[in-house]
Formats: sequence, C-alpha cells, structure tokens
Amino acid sequence: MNKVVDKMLDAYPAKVMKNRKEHILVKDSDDIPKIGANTRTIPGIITNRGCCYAGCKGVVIGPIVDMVHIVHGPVGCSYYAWGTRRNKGKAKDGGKNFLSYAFTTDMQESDIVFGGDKKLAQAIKEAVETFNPKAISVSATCPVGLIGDDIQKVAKDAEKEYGIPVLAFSCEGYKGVSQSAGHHIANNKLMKDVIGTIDIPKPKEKEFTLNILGEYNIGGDEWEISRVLNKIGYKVVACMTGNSEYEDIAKSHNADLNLVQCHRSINYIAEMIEIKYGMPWMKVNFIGMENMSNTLRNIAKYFGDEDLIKRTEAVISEEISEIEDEMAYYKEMCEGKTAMLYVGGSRAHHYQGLLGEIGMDTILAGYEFGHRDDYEGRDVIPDIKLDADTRNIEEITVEKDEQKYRLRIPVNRLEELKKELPLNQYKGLITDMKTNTVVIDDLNHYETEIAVKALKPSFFGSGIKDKYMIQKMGIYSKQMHSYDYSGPYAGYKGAVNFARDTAAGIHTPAWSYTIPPWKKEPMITGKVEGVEK
Ligand code: CFM
Ligand code: HCA
Repeated sequence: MNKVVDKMLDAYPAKVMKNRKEHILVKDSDDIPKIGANTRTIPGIITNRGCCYAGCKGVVIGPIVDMVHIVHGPVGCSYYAWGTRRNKGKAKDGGKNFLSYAFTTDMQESDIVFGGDKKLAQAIKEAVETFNPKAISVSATCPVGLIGDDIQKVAKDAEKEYGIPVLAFSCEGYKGVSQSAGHHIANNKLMKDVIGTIDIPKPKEKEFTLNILGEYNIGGDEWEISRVLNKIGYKVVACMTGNSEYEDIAKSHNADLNLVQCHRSINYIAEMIEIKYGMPWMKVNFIGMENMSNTLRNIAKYFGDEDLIKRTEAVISEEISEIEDEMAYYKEMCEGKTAMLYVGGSRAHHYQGLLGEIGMDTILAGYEFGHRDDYEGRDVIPDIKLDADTRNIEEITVEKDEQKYRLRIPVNRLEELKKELPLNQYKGLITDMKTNTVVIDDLNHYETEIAVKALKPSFFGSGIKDKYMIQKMGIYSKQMHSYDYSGPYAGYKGAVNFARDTAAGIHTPAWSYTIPPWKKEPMITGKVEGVEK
C-alpha cells in the first residue's frame, strides 16, 4: 500500500505533495494516526466536494417536506439541487409536501447590480399566496453575500407580515471549505429558532420515544429504519431531517433519546440538545445486518426495559430469518472481492460492515469533507486546531433551559451506560479499518486513477463526479449518494437490496467491454510508410 501512496505523491510539485501527504495514510497498526481534514482543497485539483449552500439547503434543510425552500440566487444553483439528492418524503395526514418543487428568485444581472432584496420579498409573498406553507426557508447562494443583500431582514419582515416562520440561511457557497460549513449553519438556526418551540406531554411510562438525527431518507432509508423501530414499539418524534415536517423538529426536544446516524452533518444539534434539554445522544449505524442489530440492542439497553429487550430480540431474529438465505446467496457471488469507498462524511464508514457481510473487504476509504473526529474519533476534538475558514462559521453556545430541561435517566446510570454504549461518542472510520488499508481525505480524480489501476477493486462506492471515470477503467462503480436510483439500503431489507445490486453490478459483463477491441487486437492491417502493420 505504501508504494501506491508514494506513486500518488510522486507526481506532485513539492508544495502540493507536502499538503496532500497529510491527507493520505496507510493504516499499518491498531494505532489511530492523525489525518489532515476539513482544510481547503488546492486550486486546480479535481475534487468531488460541494459547497456550503449544498450542505445547508441541499442536505439539512431541503428534506423538510412541508416548508417552501426558496433559493435566493441565479437559477443554476436551484436547478442543480432539484431532486438530485433523492431525499424522499410524503405528506402526513392532511399535511403538505413541496419536495418536488424548485423555488428560486432566479437572480439576473440587474439584481446583482441593483440588489435582489425586493425580488426575494416578492418570492416569499408569492410562495405564501400560492402554497400557504407552514414555514419558509431562504438560502443564500454566492452572489447574495458578494452584493450584500440583507436576507435576514427580508425574512424578519416577512415573518411579521405573514405570521409564519421564515428562516434565512446565510449559507453562501463560498463559506467554509465544503458542504460541512453549510451543515453547521443549518444546525445553528434549527437549534436557535425551531427546536424547543412546541411542547408535547412527557412520554408515559413504557412509551419509548426517539429522534433520528443525520438521516435524510435517501432512497427511502428512513422509512425502512422507522418500520423496524415501530415494530419494536418505539415512537419516532422527529427525523432530522429526512421526511420530516417543520413541527416534528419543533417538538423534537420532548423525546427520550437522540440517535445519531450521520455524525458529521448533525453532531452540533445532538450536543446542543443535550446541554439545553438534557437528552443524551447515541451513535448508531443502520447499515448492514450486524450494525443494525447492535444498534437496536444498544437502544433497548439504554431504556433498560425487559419487555423492550425481548421484543428487540424477537424482531431481530424475525427480520434476519427473512433475508439470510438471500444474503448468503449474494455473499457467494461477492466473496473475496475488494471495495473502495469514497463518499461525503459518513457513508465511507457506515457501509464497510455491510460490504463485509457479503464477503468484501474495504481496502481504501475516505471522506470528501469529514473532520478529524469523523476519522479518528471524537476524543481528538480538543486537539483540533481551528483555522480561519472554520472560525468564519458561527459557533453558538446554548445553556440549560431551566423549564424544559429533563433528565432522561439518572446521572449515575448514564455514566455506567457510557462504558458499554456509544453514548455521546463516535469512534470514527479509522478504528474500524483493517491494517494495510488506505485512508484518503478529499481524494481527487488523479489519486483515484492511481489507486484503481494499482489495486483493481471490484467495487468503487463513488459520487456523480467520479463514477464514470472509474467505470471507464472497467471497474463497477456505484453512486453511494443516490444509490444510482435504487434503495433503500438501510436496515435488513435494505441490506438485501444493496447485496443484490452489488452482486449484479460486479458480475455484469459490461466492464470487459470498456477496453475497445482494437486495443486488444488489430482490426485492420496495411502498410504505414512502407512497413506492414
Ligand atoms: Fe451525512 Fe448524508 Fe453523508 Fe452528508 Fe452529503 Fe448525502 Fe453523503 Mo451526498 S449528510 S455526510 S453532505 S450521510 S448528501 S445523505 S450522500 S455527501 S456521505
Ligand atoms: C451535495 C449532494 C450530494 C452530491 C452527490 C454526488 C448528494 O453534496 O451537494 O456528488 O454524487 O448526495 O446528492 O452529496
């Protein structure tokens, strides 16, 4: 593996090499090495990263189904984000769902010169009159910050005029170094203005209530997760933010436990809810049979109710018995093959267990925009040096809410449980990787090409920007963001979907056709400059 890494670095000029070296490592022991992460991509390098607006509007805010999400900016920013992320949603009884729309102010040159505030105010007015939504979001794209439109004031005025929440996100694309900055901006506003605004009665005895955080219902994952949780007897108050309604989020502080699936995009809210309302959070992983079962067992252990623990075991055996034969069949097809995973900020970790269940080892993994804690675990957080790019993003502090704070379980019991459950803890991607594997942060197209050519994996979990360059090298590549329009992949039934797609993908004969026939044997013969060819 070291040779492959050396080859990647060799081609770079000295300064670039020094920079990239910090982001690439070979795991050669059980120690967790330090990795460079959440820093600027070097200009000129073909990165797969997205922007701050993508992380705020596209990822965290966009999936809330009954809000109208207005993008203030040129039409391209809105059009690109129209349905591509596959965050599914359904209206609840009598509710509304605006997910299939793309709302934009469609800024023109004249708005850039004379300001776009009026156009935004008009867009909000039209949205209220036409759709009468529960709430509205406004997300700023790059030019808005450059020309200084005051979207916060426009939103405040609109809120007064129409009597509904209008949340303005100053999430201009250029803020921060990736989507990650947008997650943080979105988390801050949800925490300040939405969470905690609707109280519901305290859960009764034997009522076990949960929030699912960092789950966006891509390909229907949340539906599958909630199906299993409901079968055991849990009540999901809010999912943040997949398939959620505005009021679910407003009520979320009333639940008993926050489950954190994607740590990167939502750990800020999880931490702040604990401080303000006393609700602990637990790191979960709903991907793969074993991870799913461990997660369900951990949740039951947190509540410590005997009936709940029994029901959990019954549901686990029932669900596994339904899929184990099919999983074994796909395992036979995939056993011994290798995988590479390069996805946003959590899936490159979450999918390794599931790949292992069909006999595949992940030999290279990395995140586009994970922070050091997503790689090395949360224990490193105090050591992370904050640079100017990170300081640019507001860090809010919250305090205990004397009226709404509620201890979910006694302090002593929580401390005991922390010893055996991943409560307020995330160990990161590197811990779970085998030795002699490669971890690369902000992997670029050049490095991808070197790694794929040298290590010839059978599967590459990618995104839209790298998928086709990999497939042109004759390697099956699956978009792990959109699931290539398949899914769900979470939970037990999702695991079979993934196994089926992967087995079919790997075994398709198409990959052998990526070498054009004339490269294998000459198809015409003749003389070139008098020489027989
Ligand atoms: Fe979290 Fe996500 Fe991801 Fe992410 Fe994303 Fe996504 Fe992703 Mo694309 S919130 S970090 S910013 S799990 S959109 S649903 S697939 S890059 S690995
Ligand atoms: C985003 C969204 C994205 C992009 C996917 C991709 C998603 O970051 O803007 O690059 O293939 O999941 O849709 O991550």
